[in-house]
Amino acid sequence: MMMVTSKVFSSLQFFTVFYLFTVAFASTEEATALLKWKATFKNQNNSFLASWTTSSNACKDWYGVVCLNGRVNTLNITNASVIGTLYAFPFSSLPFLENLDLSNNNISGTIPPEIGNLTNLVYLDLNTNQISGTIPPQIGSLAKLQIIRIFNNHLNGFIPEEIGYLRSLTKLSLGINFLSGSIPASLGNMTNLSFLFLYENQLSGFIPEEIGYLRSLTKLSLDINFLSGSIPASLGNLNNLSFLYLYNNQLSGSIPEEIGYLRSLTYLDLKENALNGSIPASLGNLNNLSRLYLYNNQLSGSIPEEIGYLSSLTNLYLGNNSLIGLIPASFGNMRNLQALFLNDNNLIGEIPSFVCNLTSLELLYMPRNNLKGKVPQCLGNISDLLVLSMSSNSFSGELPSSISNLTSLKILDFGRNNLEGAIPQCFGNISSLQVFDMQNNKLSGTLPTNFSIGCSLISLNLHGNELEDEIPWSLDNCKKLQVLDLGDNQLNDTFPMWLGTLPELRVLRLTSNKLHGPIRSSGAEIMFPDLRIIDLSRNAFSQDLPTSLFEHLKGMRTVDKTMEEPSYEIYYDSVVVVTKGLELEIVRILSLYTVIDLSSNKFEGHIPSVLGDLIAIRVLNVSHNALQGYIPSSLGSLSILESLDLSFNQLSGEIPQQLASLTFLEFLNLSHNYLQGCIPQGPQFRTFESNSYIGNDGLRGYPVSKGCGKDPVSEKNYTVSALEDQESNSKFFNDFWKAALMGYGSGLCFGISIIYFLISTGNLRWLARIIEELEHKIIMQRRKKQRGQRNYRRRNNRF
Ligand SMILES: *[C@@H]1O[C@H](CO)[C@@H](O)[C@H](O)[C@H]1NC(C)=O
Ligand SMILES: *[C@@H]1O[C@H](CO)[C@@H](O)[C@H](O)[C@H]1NC(C)=O
Ligand SMILES: *[C@@H]1O[C@H](CO)[C@@H](O)[C@H](O)[C@H]1NC(C)=O
Ligand SMILES: *[C@@H]1O[C@H](CO)[C@@H](O)[C@H](O)[C@H]1NC(C)=O
Ligand SMILES: *[C@@H]1O[C@H](CO)[C@@H](O)[C@H](O)[C@H]1NC(C)=O
Ligand SMILES: *[C@@H]1O[C@H](CO)[C@@H](O)[C@H](O)[C@H]1NC(C)=O
Ligand SMILES: *[C@@H]1O[C@H](CO)[C@@H](O)[C@H](O)[C@H]1NC(C)=O
Ligand SMILES: *[C@@H]1O[C@H](CO)[C@@H](O)[C@H](O)[C@H]1NC(C)=O
Ligand SMILES: *[C@@H]1O[C@H](CO)[C@@H](O)[C@H](O)[C@H]1NC(C)=O
Ligand SMILES: *[C@@H]1O[C@H](CO)[C@@H](O)[C@H](O)[C@H]1NC(C)=O
Ligand SMILES: *[C@@H]1O[C@H](CO)[C@@H](O)[C@H](O)[C@H]1NC(C)=O
Ligand SMILES: CC(=O)N[C@H]1CO[C@H](CO)[C@@H](O)[C@@H]1O
Repeated sequence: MMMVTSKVFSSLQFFTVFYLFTVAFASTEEATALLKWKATFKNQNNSFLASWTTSSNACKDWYGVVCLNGRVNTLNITNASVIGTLYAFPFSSLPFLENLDLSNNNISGTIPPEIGNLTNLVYLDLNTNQISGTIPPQIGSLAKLQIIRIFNNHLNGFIPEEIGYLRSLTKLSLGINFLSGSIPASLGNMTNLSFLFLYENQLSGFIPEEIGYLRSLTKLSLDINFLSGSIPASLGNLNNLSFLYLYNNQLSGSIPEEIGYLRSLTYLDLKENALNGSIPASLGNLNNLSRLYLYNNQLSGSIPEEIGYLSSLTNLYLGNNSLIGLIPASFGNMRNLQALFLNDNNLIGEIPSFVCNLTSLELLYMPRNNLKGKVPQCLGNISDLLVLSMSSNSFSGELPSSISNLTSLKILDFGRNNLEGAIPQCFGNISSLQVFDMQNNKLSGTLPTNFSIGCSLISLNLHGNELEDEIPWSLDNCKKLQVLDLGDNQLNDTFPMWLGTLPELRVLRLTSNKLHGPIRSSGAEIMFPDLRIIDLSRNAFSQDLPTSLFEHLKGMRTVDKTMEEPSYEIYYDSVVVVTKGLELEIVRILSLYTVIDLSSNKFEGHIPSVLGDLIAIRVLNVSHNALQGYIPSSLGSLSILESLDLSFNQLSGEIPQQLASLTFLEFLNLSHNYLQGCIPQGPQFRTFESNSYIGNDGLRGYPVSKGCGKDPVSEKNYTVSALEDQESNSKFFNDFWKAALMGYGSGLCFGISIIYFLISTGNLRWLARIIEELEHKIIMQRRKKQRGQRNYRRRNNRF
């Protein structure tokens, strides 16, 4: 008995001793190796790894180290401010390592092929570092690997075929890198794979049919690459797939009917490709689908009735395709629908009244279709509606007063339709409304007079209607108003000087009305402090030009290119769909641009020299008035002036020599005045032709005549200036598109027309150039921006 007990004891003791010895031994070797690696870090003072010392026990004391049976099993130093490389990482000294998490550090350089020595590795996470180079094929020998996360690095080159050997892999996440080449077909061997994320790389070629063998896939994200060809029908085998992201590639062909077999799908995102053909009716089977994004493709045919069976759908985006026909009646079933985007198609018919059954709807967006008929009263029942945009259709009849019951409504846009009748008074009471756009309809009667205190309006555009009477004083309650466009109506009033108290008003457009009388200052200390565009043209304003007004206008006194961004979070998403046209961008032009247009009125007297203080003006037009006296030389201070029109007045004297220094001037019209003397000569003036001066009998010199003593400036000087000019122009483009993109980002869609600029500046050439430039940059920038957003979303939600 004694003997036995003692034997048991001693073997236990022996085991303990052996065990302790093993611990001490293994740890020492592994610890030493890890310390060697740490010694290569750039930031030796890293406080996270302060516990990694020769005198401490790696298994017990080291930050991020977990041992099993005395061997390092897990090394997890995520987000530990490591700045270093993997070159000295002890791949050969950690044979029992199963979990390696070095994510969210600053590890650069390449992944050494020795990574293949970590034969027991199960979990490899290097995400969000600065790792570059190719993925070594040796990774294919890590037979136990289940999870690889190397997203958000700088990996490039092909994905090695060998990755396909990793039969145990469940998650492969290589998104946000620079991987190129095609997706290896060998991935089809990884039958346990549940997540495959290769988004935001530079992958090209076809999507291999073999992806369809990955029966365990639940999430497949290949978006934002350069993949081409059609979507393989084999994807229809992926019974467990719940997220399918293929957007922003170059996929063509039609959407395979087989996608409709994916009964587990909750997100289907195929937007921004070149898909054609019709939307397969089979998609109507996807009864778990909550988001369906097919916008920005070339889909044609009518919308299948079956789409309306998707009763779980919350977001349906079919915009920017070539869809025709009616909106199917079945849409009335989608009770969970929050966002319906059908914009930029060729849909016909009326707004079906069943739309009003969609009581969860927040965004109803159908601009630029061929919809007609009356706007249904029942829209007023969709009480959560935030955005109601139906612009550029052919709606007729009156605006239903029920809309004023929509107390959450932020954007109401029925611009460019054929609506008639009065604007219901109660519209002034929608206190949530930020954008109210009814431009280019046939609305008559008066404006609502009851804009209430706390009015949220930022943009009010009623341009191009038949509105009469006065500009309502209650607009004074809309302290956030930035854009007021009441142009091209029948308004009969005097100048609304009282609007000058609105602190953010940037654009005031009252052109083509029956406004009249002198423009007199109210004597207020601050007037129109942020105004950048004032267009009073084609009215009957009389007497002197408003000198006292010019003495204010603080916004035109400094050339300010920084633009604060209005935030329309809600509208944000929609904009991704919208911005094919330039409407949106134009808003930013409006803010960036600085214009005074007082043309075609009855102004008389002199041009006040104080105008020269408004140095941010780019367009000045006082033509077609009865102005007299000299052109003030102070106009030569308007150093960024691009367009100057003083034509059809009774101006006399000489053209001030100072104007010759306006190097940005691209358009000049001084015709039909009584100007005399020599035309100033300068590089920019060289470019104007004689029609800039006709109707002034007393003008001499280039280009009207010779004989002003001086020859025109030499060609050499002209060439140099032209180059400089080009340079400054491209700088302007830069600021210009930056600002435009801000508008894009914030999702503002005022819809103020570009045509205004075409007309008001009279200079189509440079504008066309800008727009071309802008369009290109917007496309590039959109991709970039979306990447950014997605990074953010993914980092926060999907991993
Ligand atoms: C570590 O050293 C760097 C300079 O090498 C210094 O900028 C940084 O503040 C230091 N960090 C800590 C935590 O001491
Ligand atoms: C590493 O640690 C972080 C938190 O400190 C944890 O979220 C992450 O899952 C760990 N990684 C592994 C592989 O255990
Ligand atoms: C990393 O740590 C910082 C604080 O040191 C924290 O703000 C940040 O959220 C962490 N990031 C991740 C991805 O855990
Ligand atoms: C990573 O570290 C390098 C070298 O210290 C440094 O230049 C770089 O800015 C760091 N990058 C990030 C994203 O922290
Ligand atoms: C695949 O997953 C199943 C279930 O988790 C598991 O039994 C099997 O071993 C895995 N296959 C491989 C090759 O790891
Ligand atoms: C693995 O993938 C390759 C390439 O698709 C294929 O040739 C091979 O037959 C596959 N192996 C197995 C076992 O499926
Ligand atoms: C699909 O999902 C079900 C339920 O989660 C699961 O039982 C099944 O094994 C999965 N199928 C595959 C092929 O992974
Ligand atoms: C709309 O709702 C009404 C009442 O809830 C119902 O009678 C009607 O059938 C619905 N229409 C459609 C198309 O779903
Ligand atoms: C607004 O809604 C109320 C009931 O919620 C209704 O009585 C009223 O008629 C509606 N107003 C309009 C203009 O439709
Ligand atoms: C403007 O209104 C006044 C009185 O309300 C009227 O006498 C005048 O004729 C109107 N002007 C125009 C141009 O219609
Ligand atoms: C170019 O113009 C400047 C003044 O603008 C003048 O001083 C210079 O002489 C001119 N050069 C030539 C080569 O004409
Ligand atoms: C022990 C061991 O497997 N060593 C290997 C580590 O990785 C390098 C590079 O792949 C190989 O050459 C070694 O054989």
